[in-house]
Amino acid sequence: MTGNAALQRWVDDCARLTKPERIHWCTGTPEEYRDLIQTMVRDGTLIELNQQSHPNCYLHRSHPNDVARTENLTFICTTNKEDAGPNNNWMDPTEAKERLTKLFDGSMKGRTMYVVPYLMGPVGSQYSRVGVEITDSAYVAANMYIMTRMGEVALSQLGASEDFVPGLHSLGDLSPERRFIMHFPDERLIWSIGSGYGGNALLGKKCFALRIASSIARQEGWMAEHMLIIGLEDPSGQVTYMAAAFPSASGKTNLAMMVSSLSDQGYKVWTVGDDIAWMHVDEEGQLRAVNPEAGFFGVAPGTSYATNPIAMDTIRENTIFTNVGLTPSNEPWWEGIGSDPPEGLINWQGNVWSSEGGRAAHPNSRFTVPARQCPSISKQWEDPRGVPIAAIIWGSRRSAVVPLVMQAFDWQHGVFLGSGMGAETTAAATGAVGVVRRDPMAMLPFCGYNMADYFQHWLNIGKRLKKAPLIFRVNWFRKDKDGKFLWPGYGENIRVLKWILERIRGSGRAVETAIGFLPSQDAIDLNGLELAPEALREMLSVDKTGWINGALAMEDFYSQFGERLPREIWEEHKKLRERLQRSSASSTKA
Ligand code: SAT
Ligand code: MN
Repeated sequence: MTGNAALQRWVDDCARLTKPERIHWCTGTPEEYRDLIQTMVRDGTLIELNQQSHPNCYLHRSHPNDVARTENLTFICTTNKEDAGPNNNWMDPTEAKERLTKLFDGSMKGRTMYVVPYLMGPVGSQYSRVGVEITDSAYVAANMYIMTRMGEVALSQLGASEDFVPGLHSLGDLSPERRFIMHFPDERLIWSIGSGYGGNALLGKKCFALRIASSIARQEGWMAEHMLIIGLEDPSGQVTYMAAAFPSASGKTNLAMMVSSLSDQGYKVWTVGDDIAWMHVDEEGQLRAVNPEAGFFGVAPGTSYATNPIAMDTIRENTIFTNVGLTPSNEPWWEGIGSDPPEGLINWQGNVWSSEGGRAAHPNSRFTVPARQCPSISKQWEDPRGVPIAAIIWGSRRSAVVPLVMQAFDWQHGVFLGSGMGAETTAAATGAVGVVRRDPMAMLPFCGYNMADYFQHWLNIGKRLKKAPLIFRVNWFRKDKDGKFLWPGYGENIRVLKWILERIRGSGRAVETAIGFLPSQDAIDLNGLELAPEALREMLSVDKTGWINGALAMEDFYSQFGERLPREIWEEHKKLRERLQRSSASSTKA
């Protein structure tokens, strides 16, 4: 029960439709979380992990057909199809409601309906927003407790206001035939049925904080982006903040928690967020970012003391693991954890693992953990004003063509670079892995409206900025002809961040090329790193043919948007092609 009439009315309506056995209003206390966990341990939804080595840690195994986001079942339901754009699946809102009403009818029979009020963004921030998720999954409620500021804190921010984003979620029967993730941006409403997994079911994350929020942000003049936020501390102790967009499962959490290999020089990375940034232009024309989330929902495989020690220390306690392997001593295990698979290992589906039997952990297995227990969490991570952003970074997996790092000539060129970004697909969504697709600003699966309008919005924001952040493109994933990574990545990426910082300060050395400013051969600090000079040369060269082909692929992608695509994007595309044609051996100092 709540004193908020609009909220009460919506909850009553949902209960009438879904017919739960009981209704539980989540208050967000630690006791309530413990009860949720214990209920799930009793009914087998969670397995208690070794409480000596992993206090308050649990394992969840999802249905084997429900292990990743399902982009083909995710819809934007605007009245006009064109408003959703070619980048989204679209369904007429009336039809969507009719179809889903049938599926929701009685879907919670015999189950508990959890009402989960939550706050996205720091407490007391003018940038924070309230959502309320109704769900019949205790697992979802527990994950929302970690990932958001849940319960009373959200209700008190809401007060009597009707300004909350309602999200109705039911596991349904978990059948992919009856699975839909529906967004109604005109009403700021979410309906999701048939999946209990991550971005399909934790409605505060991709559904609200990106798809619905991006649409709200466009109307209100701010930005909801698929970006990590870090603070880079220099030897003098000054911290410079950067936001970086990478597609899902491309190392955002690793970059956000990086242990700098230049720590002896005094360079250190602080974590503000690992997945989503809400960014506003403040009164001074400065771009400021808050992390709307309160936890991390990170990819487990590949996480180890060698690759991400901060994450390993973060997930020692109070963590929910999903779809990882289980050792005989009840500890979580995954490929790339840094130890051999122990005798008697159980795979993510609950069967004894053998070396012929595939992977022990699902490639998209995850950990859910509170951000506040991350050793590198920034002192500013809950600053209600957000942090000032000095650089924006685009990144994705590209085994070829895209250099280690480059800088856009200006904001408009930077927006163009983001808009045409190619990315190899990962296991975070169902479908083929490793296929190059256009994933503008890493937002292709998350932009709640027509991406042509989204590019225009980016251009418009640029005009309001007094000192626009510099825009960069990075690629840690370039491979040599034998398929080996050319760049060591992880903590060594600090060397690239250091160059970015130098560029912000006007000191970093660069050459002007057809595609942007590239670091001069001696501009990246390689102190203490063994790297073949040819490798660096290859990573910092312009693959002219590759870029010409890339420009052709962009042309196909942009053409889908017809007249709606901003003229500035075509202008930049044309300029790129002309520069590539002109570029022979000549390059000038920047
Ligand atoms: O499943 S989530 O969308 O929450 C994670 C991701 O794909 O980035
Ligand atoms: Mn993500």
